[in-house]
Amino acid sequence: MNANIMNVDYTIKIPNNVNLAADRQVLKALEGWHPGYIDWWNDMGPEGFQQSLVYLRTAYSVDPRGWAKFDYVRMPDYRWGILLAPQEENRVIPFGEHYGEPAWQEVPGEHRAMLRRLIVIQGDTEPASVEQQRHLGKTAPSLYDMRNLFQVNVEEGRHLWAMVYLLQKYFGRDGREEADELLRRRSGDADSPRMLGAFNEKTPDWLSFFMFTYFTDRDGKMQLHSLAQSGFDPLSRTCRFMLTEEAHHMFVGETGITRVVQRTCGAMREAGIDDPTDVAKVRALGVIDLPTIQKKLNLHYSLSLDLFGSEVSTNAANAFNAGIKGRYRETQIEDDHRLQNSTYPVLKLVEGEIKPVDEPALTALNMRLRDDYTQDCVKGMLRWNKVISTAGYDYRLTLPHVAFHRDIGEFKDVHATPDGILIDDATWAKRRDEWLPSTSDGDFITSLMTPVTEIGEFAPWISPPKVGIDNKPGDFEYVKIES
Ligand code: BYC
Repeated sequence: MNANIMNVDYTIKIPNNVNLAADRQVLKALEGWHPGYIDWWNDMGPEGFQQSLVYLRTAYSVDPRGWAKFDYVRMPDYRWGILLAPQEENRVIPFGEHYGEPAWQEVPGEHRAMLRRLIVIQGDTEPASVEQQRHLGKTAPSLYDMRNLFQVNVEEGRHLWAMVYLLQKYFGRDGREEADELLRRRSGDADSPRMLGAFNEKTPDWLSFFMFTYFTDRDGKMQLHSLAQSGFDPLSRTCRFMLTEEAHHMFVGETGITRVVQRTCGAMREAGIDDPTDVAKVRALGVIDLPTIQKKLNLHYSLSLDLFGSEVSTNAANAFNAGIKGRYRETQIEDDHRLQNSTYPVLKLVEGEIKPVDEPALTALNMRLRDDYTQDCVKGMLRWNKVISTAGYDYRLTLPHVAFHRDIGEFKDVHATPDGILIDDATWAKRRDEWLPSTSDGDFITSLMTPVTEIGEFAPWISPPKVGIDNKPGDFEYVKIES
């Protein structure tokens, strides 16, 4: 591995490990895009804290053993850069029709449009999430949480840079146009929304933020893993490095929910409450009851399932055949990596019943990735349930059935309960609020969202974390608000 590729050049305005200084045309295009990005960040980035000093990590190397440095930074001065994982020598395309051929260093002409579309969709989600989360700083339950929010936000910004670099370096004029469009669309905008459903939803409170970083960022993980397999090597290398950053985002979600559950269970125990479903009694303690946590979970999991597209998809089959988008951990799977003759079971509606049906494995790739995702989601749930059972409560958080509350794919036109029982429209309308957050649930959670900005203090609805960021002590000032 080349040491120069590991270390990041910070001598020019755009930090990078792709030798931008010698790539005049791309450098010029990126420098041209930069002011628009800063304008977007100032308009749509975290509201109210742009001048605060935030204890952030910045990537200085792409060596997985030690790549980040921590320091106080004002967010608009964050060094957003272009970072690719080191090139693997003699890498070959690991799947599809081009299986075993050398990976492409340039865009393969015949797959150009498909590749550009996937890069644009990936790019579009990154600024969308920043837009969705921009109000949350004002209600942060602690400086520690506020800092984590901002860390996630600046890194999503960097992920946008990562996709914009690919568009500008490899796609010429239409790449530059797409890069501009990425700054023009807005989450939730009626005329110019973000591309995928979940990225136009609101993130109204911190429980939603934790659910989003647990469930929706985890879709990001799965999609990035699939793109990291790509035969287009620059995309593969870009996604591999993004995954290093992504791990922290999911950590924020998983530990955030753990801490909420912990606080709720602790408060119930202290108050001598035996029935965790006695919502009014639990809420009177100023903590979020477990049934409401379950409803938020139902919402964010089902919205995130939609991000996998239809269970049966020719787009997915084409992207795989072309060598553009692989499977989760493709290189570790033992099969022919072409999938010409195999099948995969897909849950479908058959004569009014939900049944597994064998479909050609190639067209079932979205379903397969979604199944891998579900398995990955279960891990955190086990931890949350451990907290609940350790506190002595007989209550389980569970993932709802994949037919529940869907807008994309096989189940978009039916209603199902979280247990996967099909129900008619009237029953759904009557019972919806038992399963998804209602207006009054939202109002209750909002009522708890009062900011806590004293050093080392935490809002009463969430436990402090076990360890600090960068091993800092409990009284560390993660954000210097008045700077
Ligand atoms: N909303 O064959 P189909 C992340 C469209 S998250 C709206 O069913 P396909 C992050 C689809 O575009 C990861 N439209 O699905 C997380 C297509 O439209 P066209 C983001 C949707 O194409 C947190 C039509 O329906 N990365 O990184 O196989 C914070 C039929 O499509 C939706 C990626 O997604 C939807 N939910 O798969 C920050 C990776 N679903 O072309 C960041 C790149 C489908 O007919 N994207 N449609 O007009 C892809 O791989 C694929 O585009 C999808 C869809 C998996 C999204």
